[in-house]
Amino acid sequence: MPEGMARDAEAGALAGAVRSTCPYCGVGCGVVAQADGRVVGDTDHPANRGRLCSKGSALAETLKDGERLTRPLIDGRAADWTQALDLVARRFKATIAEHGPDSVAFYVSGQCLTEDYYVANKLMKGFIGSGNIDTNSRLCMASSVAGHNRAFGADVVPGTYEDLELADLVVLVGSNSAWCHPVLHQRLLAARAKRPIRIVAIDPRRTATCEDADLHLAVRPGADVALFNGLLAHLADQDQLDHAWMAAHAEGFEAALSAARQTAGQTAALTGLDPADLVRFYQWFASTPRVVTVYSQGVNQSSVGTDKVNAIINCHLATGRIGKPGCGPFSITGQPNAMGGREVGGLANQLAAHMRFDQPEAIDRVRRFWRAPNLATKPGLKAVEMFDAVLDGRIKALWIIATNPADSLPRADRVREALRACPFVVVSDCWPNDTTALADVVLPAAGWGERDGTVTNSERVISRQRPFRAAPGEARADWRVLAAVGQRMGWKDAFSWTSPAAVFREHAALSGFENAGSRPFDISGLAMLTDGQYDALAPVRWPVRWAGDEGGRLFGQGGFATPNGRGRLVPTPWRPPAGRADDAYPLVLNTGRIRDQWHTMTRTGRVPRLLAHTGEPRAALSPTDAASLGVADGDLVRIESVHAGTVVRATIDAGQRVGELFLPMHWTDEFCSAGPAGRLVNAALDPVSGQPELKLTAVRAAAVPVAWRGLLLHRAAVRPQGVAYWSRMPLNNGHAFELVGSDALPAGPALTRFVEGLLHPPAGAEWLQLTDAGRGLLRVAILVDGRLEACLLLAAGDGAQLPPRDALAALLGDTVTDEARPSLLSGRAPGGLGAAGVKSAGRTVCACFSVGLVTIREAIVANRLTSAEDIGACLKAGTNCGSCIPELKEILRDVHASA
Ligand SMILES: Nc1nc2c(c(=O)[nH]1)N[C@H]1C(S)=C(S)[C@@H](COP(=O)(O)OP(=O)(O)OC[C@H]3O[C@@H](n4cnc5c(=O)[nH]c(N)nc54)[C@H](O)[C@@H]3O)O[C@H]1N2
Ligand SMILES: Nc1nc2c(c(=O)[nH]1)N[C@H]1C(S)=C(S)[C@@H](COP(=O)(O)OP(=O)(O)OC[C@H]3O[C@@H](n4cnc5c(=O)[nH]c(N)nc54)[C@H](O)[C@@H]3O)O[C@H]1N2
Ligand code: SF4
Ligand SMILES: [Mo]
Repeated sequence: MPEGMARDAEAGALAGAVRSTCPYCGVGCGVVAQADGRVVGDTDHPANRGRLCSKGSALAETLKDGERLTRPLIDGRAADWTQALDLVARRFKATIAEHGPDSVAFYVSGQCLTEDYYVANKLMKGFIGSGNIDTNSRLCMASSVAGHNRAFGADVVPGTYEDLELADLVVLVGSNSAWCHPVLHQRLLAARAKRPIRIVAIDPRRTATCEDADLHLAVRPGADVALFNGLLAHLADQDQLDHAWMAAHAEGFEAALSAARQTAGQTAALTGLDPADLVRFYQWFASTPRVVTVYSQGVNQSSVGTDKVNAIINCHLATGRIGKPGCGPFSITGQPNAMGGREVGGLANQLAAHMRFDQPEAIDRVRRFWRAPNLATKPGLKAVEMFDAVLDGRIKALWIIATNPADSLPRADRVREALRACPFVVVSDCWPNDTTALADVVLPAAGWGERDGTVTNSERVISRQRPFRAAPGEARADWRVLAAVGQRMGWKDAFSWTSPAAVFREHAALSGFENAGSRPFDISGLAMLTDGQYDALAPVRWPVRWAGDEGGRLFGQGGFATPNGRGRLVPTPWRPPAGRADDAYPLVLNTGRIRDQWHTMTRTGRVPRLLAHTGEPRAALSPTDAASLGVADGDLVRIESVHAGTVVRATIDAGQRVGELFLPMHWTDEFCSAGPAGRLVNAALDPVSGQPELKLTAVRAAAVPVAWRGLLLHRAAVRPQGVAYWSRMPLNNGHAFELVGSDALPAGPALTRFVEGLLHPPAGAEWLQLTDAGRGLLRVAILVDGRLEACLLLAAGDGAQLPPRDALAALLGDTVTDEARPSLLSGRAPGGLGAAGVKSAGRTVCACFSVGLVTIREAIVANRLTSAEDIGACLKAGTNCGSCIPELKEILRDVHASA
């Protein structure tokens, strides 16, 4: 049993069970890993009180060792840890000796634990002596960090989740919280069920979140600054400011207001919004003392992202609506430990423990605390620039930890080129992915359920991730690997911790070192935890300045971390975003998330039921654009930017603004021929934060002809060749592929080559094949030792002749009897094989209970259901995480309308 599994506190109540924290989003829900193998919500955790979303509910299903990285790899060959660690230390040392400390870099992640992050930052900034450590939080939270620093003097989220429940108006800006922060979203809806809370959603698309809103403002992409400048001007004109609070606690109002001045007509023109809707929103904001403005990637991932953040914060400072119950600007973080990374200084422009490079006394303080020989004295390169430096040879050794930049960075092809060009690339990950494929050294990491440490969520609550299973093979915790390399590079004492608790104590002590109230991030009250207390640590909100202290809301009574203690309103004059359509690229591409997938799918892409709701990366486009392109739902469309082109299937979505496409960020080359959306995406940077504009890229689109469609079922995760489009979904016993072809099916020997390219049949496999050129049908089954290895069904035209997949998929891997063979090619469920009578439940709507569309529609009719609650009572759908409730309502409307 790994250390930390036994908790002294509630050991009795939790016999055999381990409390931990969900590894996905920044809501930071508590989970309990039970002895029976289930992972359930922790009813004692303050973030979720037992609730989990679809992804959290499926965590137990991700704990399969099968495809994990289990041994270090050097040039693709298995090696032992000693060889790998020696090599990494030697190559980094040699590169530094020859080219200086800035010739090496670390690119880390908000999915690292605080302890991993602390060790990485100490090694790079304190001992190697370069600022070149940056994190994928650059793609995620950097604009919020910069906005917080400008307004508050420190990177602080002032409020708590409870504020959303206490507010009378919640404004969601660029946040699809129904899908991306589902448990927090459900908390808000539960509070609204008890008393009126108005919700305004500001998003160019009509998302699931907008379905829950009282007002949806479909803002023109990138125009949020104009929207909030208009609000500030409105508040001033209507005399709705809190002058007394500003006089005591803020500065910069006049300059901010003069930069925000614009006419109502200008606001409407810039934002593309109906003036009446704008006035409605402005009046609600002005007349509601308790307002929380929640914002996420629609704000941050923009070339004007930092100004968006400050335009929002300005309105809160001008009305004194901050740090009080039910009030405040609220940046919700994406990753489970985006906050922890910011706390340790994981961003290239932060030093450590919220101290910055522009404070000479801070540099000196950190140098003394670490006894650091070569402390970095200037910021390093930010993510996008870091990979530019790798490409042009300034960086010659790179270590990537817990992130997949070959897919998730903008201009992904260029990032891959950089990785190929780099003399030495180390990647620490749990699974093989598009980045490990380009590494010289791959280090197998202990993952969630195995690793041991802390994370901080969006409301500053520090929680433990605890191990409850052994890491597969030789996988190791990242902090241990980093510390081992630090020691091998010659810094024995500085990297000599023997437990995560010891790392955490040092981090906590640094936060309090010569602090004396000058830095809000102070957890020195946790610096004396014993190993046992660390193991038993209950969720605690910072600041924690002394043992037993616990942070609450900040800045309600001023006390900002600026030199004079005042919060700053920052002028945010209107500036159009960099990404915009032109004659050659007349559309714009927006990218983001879907409900049941997490990032580049290394974990969620292996769980069949999480691909049942959305199984492919479809491009959403408005009916108007679809008509002008001549594309029907499910057809192929080619999308091109100046950087790259891709072919995906289209979804026609009336919630898309005309001229705008949306593509999910999740699919990679492992899952789909289209590869990552990041290939197309523009790398325009916000000038203050360096965050790339992932939400806005000029593109053009064209219909791609469809000659045939197909279904491939395969035991192996092959990559089909010679098709216009494929995408793969995992099954319990193999994989299902959607295929679409643009060219007519070949004939003769070319047909065999074509089938081989799709199926990659193992040597010695037995083939069954049926071709009906007249009907445009091709069916192939492949058996290995009498078992069904793969099954291919193609049909010309719209694919109407393809059989339902569920019955056939059930046979994959099974022995096929002689009588059953013909049915493989007929595509009908064979009798006598146990699959007959498998009825399709339709596309999954509720992922928590695997309830399909057909089942729901039938139940509505049969039982005369009239509400989402009725459906829940009948089928359980929507009763766990609630994320599918907007869709249940839509289905109800549709069924009743067609009845
Ligand atoms: N299911 C799921 N949940 C996740 C994640 C996941 O991968 N899957 N990832 C986590 C992470 S790391 C993050 S950062 C969060 C992100 O959480 P969100 O920010 O909520 O997610 P996104 O889908 O990236 O973007 C949110 C919305 O911004 C809108 N948007 C685009 N441009 C603009 C604009 O100019 N103005 C405005 N107002 N809106 C705009 C998009 O249309 C989109 O609906 O989600 C976290 N939670
Ligand atoms: N086009 C587009 N691109 C985007 C975005 C977008 O909205 N649009 N959003 C951006 C945002 S907000 C984010 S946060 C990023 C996310 O992008 P990435 O960070 O690249 O996404 P992940 O797939 O979460 O990658 C995490 C990797 O860490 C591995 N891993 C998990 N746990 C551990 C561990 O304990 N140790 C180690 N060593 N490895 C581990 C996983 O297997 C996975 O390969 O994507 C960004 N890119
Ligand atoms: S909302 Fe879902 S993904 Fe986010 S922490 Fe909670 S259970 Fe995990
Ligand atoms: Mo993120």
